[in-house]
Amino acid sequence: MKDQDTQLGFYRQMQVIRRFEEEAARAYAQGKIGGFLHLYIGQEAIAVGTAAALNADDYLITTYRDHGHALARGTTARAAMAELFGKVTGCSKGLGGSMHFFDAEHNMLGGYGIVGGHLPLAAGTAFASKYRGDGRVTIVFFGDGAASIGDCHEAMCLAALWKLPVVFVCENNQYSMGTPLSRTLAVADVTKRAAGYGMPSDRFECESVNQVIERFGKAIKRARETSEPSLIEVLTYRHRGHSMSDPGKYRTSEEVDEYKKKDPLFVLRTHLEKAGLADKLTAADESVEQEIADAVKFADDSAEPGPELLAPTTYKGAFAR
Ligand SMILES: Cc1ncc(C[n+]2csc(CCOP(=O)(O)OP(=O)(O)O)c2C)c(N)n1
Ligand SMILES: [Mg+2]
Repeated sequence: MKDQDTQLGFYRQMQVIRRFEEEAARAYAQGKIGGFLHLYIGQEAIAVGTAAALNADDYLITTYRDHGHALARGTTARAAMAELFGKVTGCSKGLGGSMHFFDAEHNMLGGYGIVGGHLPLAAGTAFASKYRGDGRVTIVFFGDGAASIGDCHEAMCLAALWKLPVVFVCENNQYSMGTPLSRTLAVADVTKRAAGYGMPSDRFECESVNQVIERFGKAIKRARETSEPSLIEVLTYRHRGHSMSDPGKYRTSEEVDEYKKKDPLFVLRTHLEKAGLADKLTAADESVEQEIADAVKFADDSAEPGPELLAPTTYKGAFAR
C-alpha cells in the first residue's frame, strides 16, 4: 500500500462520490431532479483509480452512469449537483442532466445515454490525438450490456486497425438493467474478444484504487508510448438498482450483502482505521459532509437556464441567427 496520506486522499475522493450520490438520491425523491438518475455506488474505486492513472489532459468518455468519473476528474460537487438539479451553474449548463455531464476543462467529454453509442467517439478523439501528435490518451468506459452493441465492435476494430491511443474499459457490474450477464453474453469473458481485434487485454475484479491505478496504468502507458489500444474488463458491482426507478428485485439481498462486504470503500476505511487513522477519517468525513451540503445549497439557490441559451444550444436557434 502506498503512503497513508495518499490512501486517505483516495478514501476522501471515494467518499465524496458516495455521499454525493446518496444526497442526489434523496433530492430525486424530493422531486428536485428530473429525468433519470443512475447511481455509481459500489463502483467508485474505478473512477478514482482512473483519475489517478491519467494525465490531466487525457480524455475520458463514459456512459450515463457518469457522476463518479466527473467528480474524480475534478468537476466540483457544486457543478455536478447543479447539473442534476437542471440549473444553469451545472457542468452542462443544466441542459444535460444526470446522463449528460460534460466538463471540457477537466477533459471529461461526457456522459452518453445511448448504450454503446459513445464508443466510436473515443476512437475519434484518439484519432485526433494521434494525428496531432499531442501525446494524449483516451479512456472510454462501457457496461457489460454495451459489449455486444455494434458500435462497440466498430470502435474497437478501427482503433486496432489504425493503432489509436485508446483504452477500452468494460465496467462489468454483472447486470444490464435487470438482466444478468448470463442472459446477454454467450461468452462471459468480454476480453476474449481482444484476440479478434489484435489488442492486448486485461481482466480483474476491482478490489482497490491502487489496483486500478496499476492495471489501467499499464494500458495507458502502452497507448501513450506505442499508440496501441487495449481492452480491459473490470468486474465490479452496483449496490443500488439500475436507476432510481428500479427496485432491484431481480437479485437477492444475500448477493448484494456479499458484495457490500467487498466494497472497496468499506475495505479501505477498515484498513485505515486499523492503521490508527480513525481521527483523520472522521475529519475527512466531516469535510465531505460540508462539501456535499454546500453543493446541495448551491444547486438549490442557482437559477434555471434562461432563454438566452436557446439560440446557441438548439438546432433551430443556432441556424436562425
Ligand atoms: C441503444 C440503447 N438500447 C437500450 C437502452 C436502454 N438501456 C439503458 S441502460 C441499459 C442497460 C445497460 O447496461 P450496461 O451496459 O451493463 O451498463 P450499466 O447500466 O450496468 O452500467 C439499457 C438497455 C439505451 N439507453 N440505449
Ligand atoms: Mg452492467
